[in-house]
Amino acid sequence: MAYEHILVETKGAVGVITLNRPRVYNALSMALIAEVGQAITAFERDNTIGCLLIQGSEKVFAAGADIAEMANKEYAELFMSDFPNLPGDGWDALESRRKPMIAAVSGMALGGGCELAMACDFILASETARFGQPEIKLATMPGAGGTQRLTRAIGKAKAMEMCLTGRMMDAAEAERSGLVSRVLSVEELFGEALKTAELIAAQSRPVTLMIREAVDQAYETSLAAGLKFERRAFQSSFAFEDRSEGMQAFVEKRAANFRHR
Ligand code: CO8
Repeated sequence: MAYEHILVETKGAVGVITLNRPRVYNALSMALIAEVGQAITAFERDNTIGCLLIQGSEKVFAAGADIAEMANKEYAELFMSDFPNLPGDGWDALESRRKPMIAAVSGMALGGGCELAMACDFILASETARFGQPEIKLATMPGAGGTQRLTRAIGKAKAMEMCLTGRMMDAAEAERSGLVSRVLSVEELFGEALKTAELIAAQSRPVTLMIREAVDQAYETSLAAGLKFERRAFQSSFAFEDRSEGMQAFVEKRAANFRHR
């Protein structure tokens, strides 16, 4: 598969997607979104891949949807294609994937860029990372999860302020507020993100998928229903042969040899 707006690499069991439109701050054109969707779908189908990683450059993650491309769009067109989804691929591939996906953010992640990072399972940031939902300055609003995921991640007060004013949050504030899991130096970020993805890919895949589903339940349901979901999932992990291998290896003081990686 040839990609024009992203770089796609396989590094061991990690599928790496690098946004690559440096001239326009990695603006997320429809073609780029389609390519990200296609790359995710290909990695989902590839049994050798256990974790995905999406990143920009040291300078920028992504400055949002491509404003020049969006400027003349009409409502009917957006509605029919269900933008930012695109029939067959696009944003829904990101939302519906089952494999874990990390975002490594250095520089700005604005608008759709912030939403793309938040649609991943967690964000690792460099000290130069900045997050924002500046759509209001264009007289539009977040359209790919910004009002929902930002609010869940950092709470109503900060999310409301950011969406209503376009104020950006720096890496330190993002870490304090729970938007990112860790802040690293620019030099460390991409290496550490890859190492983290490799660590996840080395675990037993079925239980990795199950843990993702269970954590995501915390966003979707009541505490009682979430706890019940977790308990049933925990119990059913005992049906995996990797679970008995994992525990047996611990007891025998040796490395586990999981069948499903
Ligand atoms: N779209 C298109 N082109 C862009 C974008 C963008 N989002 N951001 C930057 N560029 C281009 C500029 O037009 C400029 O191009 P050129 O050299 O041809 O003039 C080049 O990148 C460099 O930009 P600047 O000269 O502006 O560089 P600065 O360092 O002065 O500023 C900023 C960098 C702060 C990133 C600034 O460019 C900016 O504010 N960009 C727009 C940010 C924004 O408003 N983002 C939200 C977009 S709307 C959105 O995301 C809606 C989400 C809905 C769902 C989306 C799903 C993908």
